[in-house]
Amino acid sequence: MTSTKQLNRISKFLSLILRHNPEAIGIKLDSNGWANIEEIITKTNKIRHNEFRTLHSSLIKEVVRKNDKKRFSVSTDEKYIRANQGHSLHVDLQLQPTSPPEVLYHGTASRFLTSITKHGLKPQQRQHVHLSTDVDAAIAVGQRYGKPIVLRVKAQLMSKQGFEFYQAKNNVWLTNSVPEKFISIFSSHAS
Ligand code: HQG
Repeated sequence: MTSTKQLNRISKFLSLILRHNPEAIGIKLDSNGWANIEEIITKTNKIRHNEFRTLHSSLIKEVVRKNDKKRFSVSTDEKYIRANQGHSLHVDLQLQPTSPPEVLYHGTASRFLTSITKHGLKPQQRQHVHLSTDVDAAIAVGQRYGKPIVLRVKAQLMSKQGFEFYQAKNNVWLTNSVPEKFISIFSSHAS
């Protein structure tokens, strides 16, 4: 059985190439974000000194299956893989606009609050602003950047006013931006 540590390392590596930098191993994604699994394996295993010399398709499928946030999908013919969300690259995930719940949460670091209060939530380096239905998930996201703070977004009101929302395959909610007037502080957590 593959260790959790090894699966996490592969998950991080797949996130890098499927969301941000496929050129790192000399592959291209198609316009919908899919990459050929055999090509990932061949090109990764060719790179000298890489830590995944033993990468093979059953290992990739294990990562997809066991991933805590269901970050990846495999195509029905099992030849292609893509990230479900989190892209900085412009890919079309072919998501349909969906009516969101009344409230969604966004976890961030307290040091970003002044800027968010002024400019609203922006996608920054990514394609979308990422939101969740789950406060604990939002805390975990915010913690990556410092002292976490959870913001409450009036998603349904935004939707009624014409802002589009999409639900990624792993249930993360995506939108293009969130103006300040729809945001309030839900909670801050001392870390
Ligand atoms: C902040 C991970 C200043 C924003 C997570 C965030 C998520 C602003 C940071 C997914 C701002 C961007 C995305 C403004 C937004 N001024 N700061 N106007 N607007 N920010 O990593 O949402 O685990 O690009 O609050 O779980 O943290 O990798 O976005 O703190 O689902 O699968 O700018 O990535 O998924 O940071 O995370 P990020 P995020 P994985």
